[in-house]
Amino acid sequence: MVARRALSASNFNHFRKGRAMRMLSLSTLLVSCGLAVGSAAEFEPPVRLQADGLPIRVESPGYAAPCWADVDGDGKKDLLVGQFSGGKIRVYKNLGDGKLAGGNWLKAEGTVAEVPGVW
Ligand SMILES: [Ca+2]
Repeated sequence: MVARRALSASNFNHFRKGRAMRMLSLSTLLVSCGLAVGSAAEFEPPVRLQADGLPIRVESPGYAAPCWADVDGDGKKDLLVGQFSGGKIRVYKNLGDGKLAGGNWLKAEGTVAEVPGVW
């Protein structure tokens, strides 16, 4: 009975320490989020990107996950736009001065690359 009581007290102290740590973690998270909201970044108004003089469009149903990466190694990040239904990726070469060339499918060893979908 004594051992059980001692074990219970130990568990209670462990519980209290764990609870205190959770409260500290939650408080830290809330303060961090508050600081993040309080110093929210400001963005420029959206612009429609064009490539070769035409607006860049994505195919239905969307999920294009656009991103920037220097695909050709010229030091300028090119725009990559995914195609959900076929798993292809269109690359718009960065020409500099805010201009993009018309898009071409990303190729691997001369063949259009595809990333298989999960659906
Ligand atoms: Ca590039």
